[in-house]
Amino acid sequence: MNARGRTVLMGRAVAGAGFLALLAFALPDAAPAQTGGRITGTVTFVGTLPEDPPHKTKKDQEVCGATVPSETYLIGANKGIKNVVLTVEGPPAQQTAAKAVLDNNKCHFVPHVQAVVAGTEIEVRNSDPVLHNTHSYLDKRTVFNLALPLQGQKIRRKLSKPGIVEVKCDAHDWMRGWIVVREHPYFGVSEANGAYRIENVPPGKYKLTAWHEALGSVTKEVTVPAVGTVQVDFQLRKR
Ligand SMILES: [Cu+2]
Repeated sequence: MNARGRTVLMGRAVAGAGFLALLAFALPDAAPAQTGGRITGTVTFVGTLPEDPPHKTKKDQEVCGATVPSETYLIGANKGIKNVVLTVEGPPAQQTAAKAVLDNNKCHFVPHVQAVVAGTEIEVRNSDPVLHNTHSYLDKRTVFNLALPLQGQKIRRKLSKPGIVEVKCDAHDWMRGWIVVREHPYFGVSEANGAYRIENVPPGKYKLTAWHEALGSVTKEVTVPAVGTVQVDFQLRKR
């Protein structure tokens, strides 16, 4: 219940029975507090659809299969692009104690792309009965390098430094994943239809960047309202 509703309720209760008014006043607000605006939109692809053939596997085919689908260009019927990371540039940094998962599953990374706040602890898993060696890089420097010889194995690592972390597997050269580490929680990742949403952004003027692993980055200006939604759509094309 918002303050206005509470006042109305109180007014009615005072007209009827005084103790009801006190009761109504003591009730906590049911509606969640609005702490900022929302940015929504859609990321679509423009141009001729790029070829994106599956990767031919050269080993561990009993687990990986003969091919593993490429996940570089996940473009839907409406040309919506999945796995684009949208980030608000400028809000103050804040570390977190969040958790995330990166799974080696049927010889690809799940999820293929994810975005986390700096300070997040990521659990790297091996769901396959083969050796994976998950090796991640930030600006060509190793972030973590984990041998996972056993099915069911889990190793946790903290991601402290913001940036775009590329993940590879030293055992399977086709495996590729991305962990986008941001300074604050004001980001979103587009879904299969290209739609994204970023919640509770502090009101203000910002730059908003859309990043895709192969299509690069596009930046737009956005003014986020104190309450309500602003729509920002992006179009990405092959460079
Ligand atoms: Cu592997």
